[in-house]
Amino acid sequence: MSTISLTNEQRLELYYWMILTRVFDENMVALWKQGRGVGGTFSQRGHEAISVGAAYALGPDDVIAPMHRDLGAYLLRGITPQRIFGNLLGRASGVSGGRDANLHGMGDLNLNIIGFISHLTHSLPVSLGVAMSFLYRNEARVALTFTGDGGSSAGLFHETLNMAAVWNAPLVVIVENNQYAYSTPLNQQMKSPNIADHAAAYAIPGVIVDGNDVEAVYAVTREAVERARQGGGPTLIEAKTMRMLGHAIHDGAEYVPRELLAAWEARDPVQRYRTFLCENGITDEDELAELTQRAEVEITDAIARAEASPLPDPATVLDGVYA
Ligand SMILES: Cc1ncc(C[n+]2csc(CCOP(=O)(O)OP(=O)(O)O)c2C)c(N)n1
Ligand SMILES: [Mg+2]
Repeated sequence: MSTISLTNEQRLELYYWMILTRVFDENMVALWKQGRGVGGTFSQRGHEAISVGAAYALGPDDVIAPMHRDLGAYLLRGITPQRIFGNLLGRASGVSGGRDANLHGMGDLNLNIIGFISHLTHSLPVSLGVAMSFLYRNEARVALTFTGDGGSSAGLFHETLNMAAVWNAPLVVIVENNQYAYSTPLNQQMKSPNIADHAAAYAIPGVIVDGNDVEAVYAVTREAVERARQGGGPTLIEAKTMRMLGHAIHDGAEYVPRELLAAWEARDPVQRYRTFLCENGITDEDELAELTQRAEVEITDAIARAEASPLPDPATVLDGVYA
């Protein structure tokens, strides 16, 4: 664990966002298996420390563009579980009004969230545009976005980082290196084992962080955000983790070696933080059990309310269609 100073209250907040994300995820997977889900379901298991730790490092005026495994960031930034379940269940009350039954497209500009653009890496140039608008307006704000290890091999990743570096944009890019892009392991799509090394080509800082350590993710993101805010330009952060289930729920991921999963299971980000908090006397198992119980009640209630809410009115089908 890192040595940045967080109060014990903040640490319990971080834990709550992670356990809320985990409980949400487990219930989302269960719903899909029961045939109650509608669209695609991308498990977040293993990614909780990245989405929560990074989002926690931003100020309310900063803009975030999460990807499909950043549920924790959506929750932490204020999209309620009920609105997200409404989205997953195709309800009018969902973030996209029932149009995208997925964890995609869940933007809310009132909360400074740009929804995930499902074409991989397109959130990067959009976030760069946001960052440049801050520069032009002389606003001390930062844009933060995420992509995957697979996404980092796409052209837009390089084009965005190159321009962000030249323009000294207040942009933070986090690559969630979960070892696989669908069924393709990292070593079959790039020779370098460290994606952060790409940063050298753009002459910007490249940082590797343990993506299963929420305080470490918070610390490196916080540093990058403050550098960007003070005119220090972009940072590339590579958070190393493991995708613990298939690409989406229909994928059994039989191609992932069991021993690899077992090794990462022993470093589970939620369990690890739980142990850290108890061993350092920050809290005890009773309080953590209470927080878990609170998360379970919040999620169960959100699902019930979302399922009871209406589907979109067919008459609204053309709303938001511009061409
Ligand atoms: C331009 C484009 N090509 C292909 C896809 C289909 N697709 C969605 S996610 C994915 C793999 C992404 O892997 P990675 O970037 O490592 O993220 P992860 O899912 O592992 O978190 C692919 C091929 C897409 N959404 N967009
Ligand atoms: Mg990946």
